Formats: sequence, C-alpha cells, structure tokens
Amino acid sequence: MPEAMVAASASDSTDRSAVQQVDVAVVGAGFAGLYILHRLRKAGFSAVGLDEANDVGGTWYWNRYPGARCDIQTVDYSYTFDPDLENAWTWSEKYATQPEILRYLGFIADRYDLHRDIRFGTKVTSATWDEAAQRWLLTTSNGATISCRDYIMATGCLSAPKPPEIDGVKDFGGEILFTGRWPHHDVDLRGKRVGVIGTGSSGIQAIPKIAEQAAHLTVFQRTPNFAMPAHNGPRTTDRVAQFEADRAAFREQARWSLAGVPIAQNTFYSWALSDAERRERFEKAWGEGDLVFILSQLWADQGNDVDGNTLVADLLREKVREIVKDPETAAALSPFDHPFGAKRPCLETNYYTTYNRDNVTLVNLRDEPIKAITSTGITTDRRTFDLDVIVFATGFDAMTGAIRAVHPITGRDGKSLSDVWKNGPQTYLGLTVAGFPNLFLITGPGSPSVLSNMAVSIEQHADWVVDRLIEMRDKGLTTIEATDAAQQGWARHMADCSALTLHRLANTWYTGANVPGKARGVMPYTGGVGPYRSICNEVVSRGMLGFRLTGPDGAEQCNDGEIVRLQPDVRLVLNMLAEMNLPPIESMGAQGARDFVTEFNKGRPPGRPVGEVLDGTIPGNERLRYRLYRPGTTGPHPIVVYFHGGGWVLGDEQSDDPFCRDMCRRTGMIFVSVGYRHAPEHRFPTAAEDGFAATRWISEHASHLGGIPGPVLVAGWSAGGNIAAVTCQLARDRGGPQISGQLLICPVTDCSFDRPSYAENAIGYFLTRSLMYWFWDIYCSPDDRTDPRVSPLRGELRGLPPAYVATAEFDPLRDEGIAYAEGLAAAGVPVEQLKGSGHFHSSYVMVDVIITGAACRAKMAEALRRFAGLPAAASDERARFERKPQPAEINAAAG
Ligand code: N01
Repeated sequence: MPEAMVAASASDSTDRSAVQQVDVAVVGAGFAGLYILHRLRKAGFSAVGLDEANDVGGTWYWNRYPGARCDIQTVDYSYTFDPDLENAWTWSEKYATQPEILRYLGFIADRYDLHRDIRFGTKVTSATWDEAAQRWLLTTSNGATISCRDYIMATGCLSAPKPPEIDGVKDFGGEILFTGRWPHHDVDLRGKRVGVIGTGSSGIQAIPKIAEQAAHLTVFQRTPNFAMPAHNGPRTTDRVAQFEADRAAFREQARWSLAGVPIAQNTFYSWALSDAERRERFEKAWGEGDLVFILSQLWADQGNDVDGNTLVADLLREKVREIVKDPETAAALSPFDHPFGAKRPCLETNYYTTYNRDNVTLVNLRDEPIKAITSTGITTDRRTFDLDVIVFATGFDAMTGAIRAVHPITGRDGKSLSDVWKNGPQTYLGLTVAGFPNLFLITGPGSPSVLSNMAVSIEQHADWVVDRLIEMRDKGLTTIEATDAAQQGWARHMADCSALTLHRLANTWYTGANVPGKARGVMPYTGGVGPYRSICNEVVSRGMLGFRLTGPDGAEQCNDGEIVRLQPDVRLVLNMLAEMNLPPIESMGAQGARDFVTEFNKGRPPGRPVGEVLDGTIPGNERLRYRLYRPGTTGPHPIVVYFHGGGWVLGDEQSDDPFCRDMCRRTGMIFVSVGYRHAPEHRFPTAAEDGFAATRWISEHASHLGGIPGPVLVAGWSAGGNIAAVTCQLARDRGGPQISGQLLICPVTDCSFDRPSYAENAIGYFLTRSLMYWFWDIYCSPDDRTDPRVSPLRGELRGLPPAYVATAEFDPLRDEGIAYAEGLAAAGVPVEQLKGSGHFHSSYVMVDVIITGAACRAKMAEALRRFAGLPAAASDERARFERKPQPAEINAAAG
C-alpha cells in the first residue's frame, strides 16, 4: 500500500474528541487481524482495525532483518478459508522470504478490500469496559476514541521486542539495530564491524547474511540453540503433490493434526529401533529440512521422554561437530542445557558454516559474560570488542507482551488485566479472560499458538470468535464472559498437558523465563491443534460450557463447568475407543473377550528393554506359568510378585508386559508376573489360592530366581490388585510367606456396587459397571462374595504389610480402593494413597500410551523401593541439562 494512502486513512480520524462507534474493534493487522476483519464484514458487523504500523503485515511488517523467512513450509503457512485464493496465489519458495510474505498479506488486504477499515499508525493506549453501556471504550494514540461492543486483540505472540537489559546501551556511539524493529530503509553493513547479540531464530537467520556483508562479525551467544538446515529452494515436489492431490483433505488433515501441518503421528519407539535404524531416520529428517518433521517423525518418545530426546540431541550435536571446523567453536555451538524441542529450535541456511569464515568470531557468554556496552563496543569479563553496529536479536516479551502493552485494560469492577495476570496469564481456552466480558484474544496464552502453524490456529480462533458473535446476535445476547470455574479448569488442563512435554526442563520464552521478573509457566497450550479444536467445538456443543452470556432485559445463560476433566491423553484414548464403536466386552463371551484382548494388545507400544525376560512354570499340580523381568543391574534384587488385571477372566502372565518392564526398570527389582487360573473354567477361590501359592513358591525360590532371599513384595492391578491384597491376608493368616509391602493399583476390594464411583463412572470409561457385573458373575457366585478371599475389605485388616493404594478418578472401582486404604489405615497398617485425578481404570498400565501415568508409576516405584528398604532412585532430570560439554570431551566423542 502506498504511503500516501496510509497517511490519508490515518488522517481520516484525527478528531480526538469524537467517538467512533463500531460493533467490533480489532487490534492488529497481521495474519489474524486481516482474516477477522474479513469475516466480521461478511457477517454484517461494523468493525475497525487498528495497528501501530503504517501498513498491514503484523510481525512481517516489523521483522525485516536480513534472512527473515518463515520456517513452516509456505504451502502450509497460508490462509485456507477461500479455495479461490489458493488458485490466485502461488508461493515461489519452500520457505518464503519476509518480503514475499508481506506482499502476500498486502495482496490479501487488497483482494478483500480491507485497508479501508484499518486505522494505521494508531496505537491503542487503554481499554475500559463500560458496565453501564456494556461496551468497551478504547483510547488511541491517534484519532478518535472507539466505542465497541466486542474488543479483539489480534496482536500476535511475538510482537513486543524485549528491551536490551544490558548496561550502557545508550552510551554506544555506533548504530543500534533490533531484528524485531528493523529499519525500513536499506541497511548497509559493508565494511563495518558488527556485533550480534542473540542466537535464537532471528539471530540464526540473520547471522549468515550479516557475515556476508560485514568486515567482521562478532556473535555474542549466551545459549546455543538446536538448528538444522532448511534446505530451502523451490516448493518441495512431494508436499505440493500431496496438496494438489486433494487440497481440501490436505487442509483438513492440518486442522486436526498436532502442529497444524498435515503430518501423521509417528508410532516408532526409540527402544524398538536399532542404532542403524535410528540413524537412518535421523538422516532422512535432517535432509528433509522441516522442523515439524524432525520434531515429530524420528521416534514417538522424542518429545516426552528424556532418554528418547537425548538420542536426537546427540545426533544433532554430532552434526555441529561435523560442520564447524574449530572444536572449541563447535563445543560452544552445541546445545546442552535443554531438551531438543523444549526451546524453539531453528531452521538455518549456512549458519554453522558461517563460523568457518575468517571474518566471524563467536563469543561464548557462558565463559565471558557481557559486562557493559560502551561508547565503542562491547566489553566482556575478558575482552573488549570495538564495533560500528550492534544488532539485538534478543527476542520478545512473548505471548503476553503485546497484550499488556495496551495499558490499562480495565475489565469488570475496575480490575486491570496486568493485575489479574501478575502471576502469569490466566485464560479460558486462550481466547477469553474471566472478568473481561467481550474481550477476545487471538492465539492468546492458553491456546496452541506458537506451538503450531500459526496460520491454521489463527483461522480456527477467528472462526470460533466470529461464529459466536453471530450466534449471540441471532439469540439477542450481547455479552459473553468466561466463568472462574471454567478458567481454573483450563489452567489445570494446561498444566496436565504440559506435564506430557519436556518444557519443564528448559528456560525459554515459552515459559516467560527470557524476561527478567516475568512470571514463569508454560504459556502456550501443549495439547495439540486437533485436540484443541475439538475442545473448542465441544464447548459450543455443550451449551457454551464455562461461559456466562447475557442480553438486554436480564436475559442470562450460564452452563458452568470445566470442559476437560480427564488427563489429556486419557481423553484422546477414550475418544479413540468411542470412535471404534466396539461391542461391549461382556457381549463377546469369555473366549471371545480373551481373543479380543490379545488382538488389542498387539497394537500397543512395545515394552522397554530390561536386563532379562524369562518364562517359567511354578511346579505343583497346576504348573502355573510365570514371566520374570530382571533389571540390567547386578543382582541379587528384591522380588515383586505381580498379578495382572482382567477381572479374573482375561489376560495372562504376559498381558501387562509393558507395565512389568517399566516397573522393573523404575524399581530396579525383579518382577515375576504370575499366570493364575481364570474363570469360568476355574471359579472362586482358584485365582486367590493360585496367587497365594505362587507367592509362597517364589519366596521359597527367591535365590534360585536371582532375588534376595527373605520377604517378597506383591503388586497387582484391578482383579490382580484384589489377588495381591488377598495374598497378603492369607500369608498373614497361614504363617507366611513374609511380605514386606503391597502395591494395589485400582484394586477390586469389595462386592458392593453401591459406592458413588460405580454410578458416576458406570459408562464411558472403558471399564463399565456392566462389565464388572459380568466379571463378578463369571468368577464368584453371590453366596461366596462376602468371603475375604474375594472381598478383602471384609477381612481382618490388622497386621498386614504396608500398602500403597493407587486409585483413578474415573473408575467404578475408585471408592472401594479408597475404602480399602482407609480401612488399612484405621487398622494401623502404614498406607499411602495416590488418587489419580483425571485418570481412568487403565491409566497406569497403558505404558507409553497414557504418558501422564508415568509420574504415577514413578511414585509407585518409589513406594516399592521404600518397602524393600532401598534408597530413593536418583532421578534428577534437570541435572542432565546442567553441565556443558567441554571441547576435549566433544573431540573424544567425535573421534
Ligand atoms: O528470539 P529468541 P528470536 N544477553 O528469544 C539471547 C519466532 N521467529 O527473535 O537463550 C545476551 O528465540 C537469547 O539467549 P538465551 C520463533 O518462534 C520465527 O530469535 O536467553 N543474550 C537468545 O539466544 C522464535 O523462537 C522466525 O540465553 C541475550 C536470543 O537472544 C521467536 O520468534 C524467525 C540477552 C533470543 O532468542 C523468537 O526468536 C525469527 C541478553 N541480555 C523468529 N537476552 C521464523 O523463521 C536475550 N539473549 C518464522
């Protein structure tokens, strides 16, 4: 857009006393603001856009530094709302440059005639909710105040540059540049001594370009970042072919994917791949030049497991050593203090090779921190660097900076958003804030935003907001506001999602750690684009759950509640099971159900390696089978006798294989999983008596099995938890074996079906009430059900071994597990409880599927170690990221 037009549109509204009345004000004229304006106009709302810049573009207006490009393939980084638009615009490269993206946004603004509704060169200086008028009043730096019913912040996540925080900036006699506010005129760096501070995405893109021009470039690096080659060039043929084959399907797949890019989830696990296979996968990803690909396609455990992640990080560090010739520089450039992906990785073009140039010096600020900027350059603890230009590539006050830059934003009861957010942003869905009616945030904190393809997330948010405004208008409602309960529930769900990631192990702008004094916490929603979209849709389908809507004459609608109470992975698994529309297990007959479980288990992730797995039989009349899992460490080890789940009807000694492996690794103990006999062939009390007999035999043969002679421990899940509890009672009453602790996971403990959890969780959580009835009927006749050998809660509880009882919130068996724990405690037995919130009956045994169960298993393992008298296992994940590699070690590893 020519500057003359910009000036004209800005001067249209210079009367500061006037109030511009519109339905909706949209702050920001980048990707988000433009699309919202278009949608609002099509829906018949009057709207004004406001932007401090003098033209459209948002982040692409400001970030004009050399080398600036997108790093999501541009075929994906595009609007998708108009199929004709996709015919009208073709990107020239795999990753478009900033000028091309800016041209695209100008083209969009022209095509949909958006300029006329935007006041450029206009900053919103404050926003106040007027309770009486039920409208927002926005003051601006330029022109009329705005009165609007709805106020939309489309201000971007990375648009408020971070101030330089280094002493002496004002003293510098040369030129200071910010990548995030690069001048609009040509910057000539030829023949100059340039210093760049910062090696995030901006620095990594700019440094090679600056090195080509400058007489000398000095890079001041505080933290090395993971970077891989972009392999930029023409659009990739395979991606374009995929797109052209079925454009609508391509876009739809992106909308329901995890990152907003149509790449399927990966189901390979690092421990199931050989070194050669892992390397082959890595080389392919390295050659692909695609961040989403390398972040998601190597192995399924790379993003949530420190071991799986370290395998990738090691391969990436190896690449740095191969490319960078000077070992000391290579060591300094090798990221060490965060897991790969926990800090935003970068795509690079000639970045590492730049350090092989004679005119480039890397200064490792970890070894020699900057002391000050002086009139002539930068002084570190050790040296002084004379410079003509200093480039700050030091990043942004991310996610909240641009929102809080409008200050104050005053909501209901005079509350300021800055105060409400002083301990970190709180939102419902990242879209709205309790106490701030009719305020919408586009890609705000609490939404997938920066962890996704922004183009996809922006369209989803804009559509959701404008669709709600249309519905409200149709229903005669005028205000919408999140409830406190919904917002708190969202915060909890956000924390549950974050626990699935490795973000906790990195100090990054995702967590606010890059800005001194900023509250810490993972700000973007880490649960993925597709799941997030389905949650937003569910809010609507459940009657605007968590929102209060009002209209004139006291009209009010509020369906209060929390949208997600399940753990995020539990929700995904239950949704997947619901979509499979399986017949009820109890309708399959015992053999049919067993066959089903066997088939079902074939699709689960393979268990992790342990030192040794061996199968055997327990001599005796019945010759029960067992499977023994031995740790890789030198024995002898304590022994845990384990009983699988399956309602006394299903499963065998192998059916909880991933769980036994995982617990063997975590505890450092031998797990012996017992193949007890099942109903209906062998009804009550066979399973209980088999459990007891097996425990006695294992205890008597502990040395032979490689275990420590003496007391054993018992553990079991579900019906197996029942057998473990009963075994403890029988062992006490029958003079042995000695048992030093019991781990009961979602155990059956009683024949009563009256407790609330049976009614609350009767259906919908895989283990149903009717399935439990079926198990009971097959195993035990009504006359026998009060026998403590099947209802241990009805037995004598004194004198039992210490117990750890884990229950799950969404499990019919929850309350009887809790009752058993309380009964044990009342009887003087040391007992600890784990009440897994958001979990279901199978959460703890679905290893590497319900990832949120891992933290619970860690606690169970610690309990078993305590029972066995072992010290707590060392598991300080953070410590693994605290030590930086030395050049000597790096050389040795390379050699
Ligand atoms: O900012 P950053 P960015 N003294 O915060 C260092 C997106 N983006 O502008 O890590 C010394 O990542 C800081 O060091 P440390 C993308 O999402 C996308 O580069 O805090 N150094 C770090 O090295 C990206 O993640 C594209 O120890 C200081 C650097 O400055 C996000 O924007 C391109 C310092 C800041 O890195 C932000 O990227 C560009 C100090 N006082 C950006 N303060 C695309 O390709 C900070 N640093 C689409």
